[in-house]
Amino acid sequence: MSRRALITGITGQDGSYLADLLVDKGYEVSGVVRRSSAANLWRIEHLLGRIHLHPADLLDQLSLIKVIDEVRPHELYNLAAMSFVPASWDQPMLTGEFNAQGVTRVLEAVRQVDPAIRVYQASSSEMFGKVREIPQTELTPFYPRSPYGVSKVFAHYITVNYRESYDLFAVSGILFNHESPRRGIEFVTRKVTDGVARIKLGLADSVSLGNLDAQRDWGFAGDYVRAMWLMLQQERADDYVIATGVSHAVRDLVEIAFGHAGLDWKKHVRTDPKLLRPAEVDHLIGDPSKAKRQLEWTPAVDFTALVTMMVDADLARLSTEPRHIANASTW
Ligand code: NAP
Ligand code: F7E
Repeated sequence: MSRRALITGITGQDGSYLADLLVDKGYEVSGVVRRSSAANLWRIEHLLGRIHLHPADLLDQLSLIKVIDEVRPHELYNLAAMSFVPASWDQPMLTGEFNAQGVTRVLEAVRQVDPAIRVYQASSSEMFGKVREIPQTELTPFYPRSPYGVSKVFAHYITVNYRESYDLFAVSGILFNHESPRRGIEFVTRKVTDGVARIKLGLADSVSLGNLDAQRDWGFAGDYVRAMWLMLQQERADDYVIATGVSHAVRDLVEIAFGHAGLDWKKHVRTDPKLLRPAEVDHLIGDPSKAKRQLEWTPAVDFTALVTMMVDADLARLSTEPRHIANASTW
């Protein structure tokens, strides 16, 4: 009998890569989708017919209980969230409802339907914010710098609390930034690689960015979903930092992406103060030694390979897609 997995956030970047991984491993994969007036299944289109989709929403407790009861998963991956940091200042309460109370709803639904279900919670390096030590480990204290970061700290600790209070097998992966050709267009990596492709193809002349000095530990989403799965295969539930251990500035990202397309970034990148954040996370760099040691996890794709993969994918997409589609990123 194949194992059953339920993924919330299956229409997102990570949900789609995780669904690929689990289908390949022979799982029966189900995903939660929320109602939308327009189809947003582009990241999982290639999987339709091989996965099951169920309507539910993190805001609606009964819908979560219903889907978990119907699917009866062995493993539940809670990836659904409002994941774009700047939007969390515009909608701090909704961010809390999705990312903080939404997680409580998922855990409570698991507890009520079947406490044997193993749960993965998508924690984030944004919890480290104004960092207390370098590099950041599982023991580094949190200092979030946005409503998003604050909501993820709540989610992290409610997961720990359900593990300790009810003996749920509930783990948190503290994942540092991870990207791919399926990344949302408003995040800086994809905004840059999409911008490079547009400029190269003569569809645009420039791209506007905010803080070029911010540094992140960027990895490839395909590598990071493997770590999520590994966490749920362990004997004991625990939390892990997932990162490459190498950081780069946004400026490095820009240099590599434009350079790969044979362009001089200084001629095309504008800086716009409106894109600066009310409180910035200046420098994140993770220490993945625990994951390497206990999960035997190592990332396969380095930063340059990641950025060039994304530029190539955007060039290929924009060379074939209708060109009237405007750059969706106004952030
Ligand atoms: P993403 O591409 O923005 O996907 C988010 C997913 O959540 C989408 O499927 C979205 O559905 C769904 N969702 C949002 N609100 C929902 C609600 N109320 N009910 C049900 N579904 C809802 O994010 P991602 O990059 O894949 O990230 C996955 C998770 O990891 C998130 O929790 C994120 O905060 C966390 N995380 C991400 C990173 C990273 O670098 N990517 C790092 C650390 C942690 P729609 O398609 O309907 O919008
Ligand atoms: O910003 C700077 C910006 O929006 C990265 C989410 O997946 O990872 C992600 O959060 C950096 C920031 O990602 C622009 O100021 C400069 O310092 O790509 P981002 P993020 O905020 O780090 C964490 C781990 C998550 O958990 C989140 O869900 O880039 N930056 N100029 C810019 N950022 C954007 N978006 N747009 C710019 O024009």
